Amino acid sequence: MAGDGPLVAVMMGSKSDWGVMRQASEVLTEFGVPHESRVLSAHRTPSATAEYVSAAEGRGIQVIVAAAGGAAHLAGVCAAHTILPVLGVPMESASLKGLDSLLSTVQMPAGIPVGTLAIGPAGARNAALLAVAILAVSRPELREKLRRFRAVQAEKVLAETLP
Ligand code: RP5
Repeated sequence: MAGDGPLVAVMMGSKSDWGVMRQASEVLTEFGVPHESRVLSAHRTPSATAEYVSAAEGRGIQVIVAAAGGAAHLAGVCAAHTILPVLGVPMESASLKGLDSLLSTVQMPAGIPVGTLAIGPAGARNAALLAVAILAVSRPELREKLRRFRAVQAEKVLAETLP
């Protein structure tokens, strides 16, 4: 995939989300998946968000990861503007520990789906892994990398020792 344009867009509502969402970017880099990361907000930059997502398919992007905290519902807004798969990552929030983010991301009314991952870092990493799995459907080399990733992960668990 070297030399290709971005296949995955990692979006987040605020730069304050980057500390967590950089983990999604790191996973995609580990798998060699071309991607780009952008701060775009459903409520602070609504027009720019709609324009970016509407143009994504035409630019060759195949999966969108959208992270937001509070009631910002970025992933749902993105999904409204594209038929690309949208993976939502609820950010942990100060007041409600991310329960607000989770509900505003996961509880989409029927018709416009958002695949919602766990709150915080686990969700960020899993969104990237799920994006890789989606891309792997038509890319045997990515399927092989995913198999190797799982095998290495299992080996690490089996090698654990306890005091
Ligand atoms: C959301 O509001 C962002 O996704 C972020 O998680 C949350 C707080 O944003 P900041 O006030 O830190 O910019 O839009």
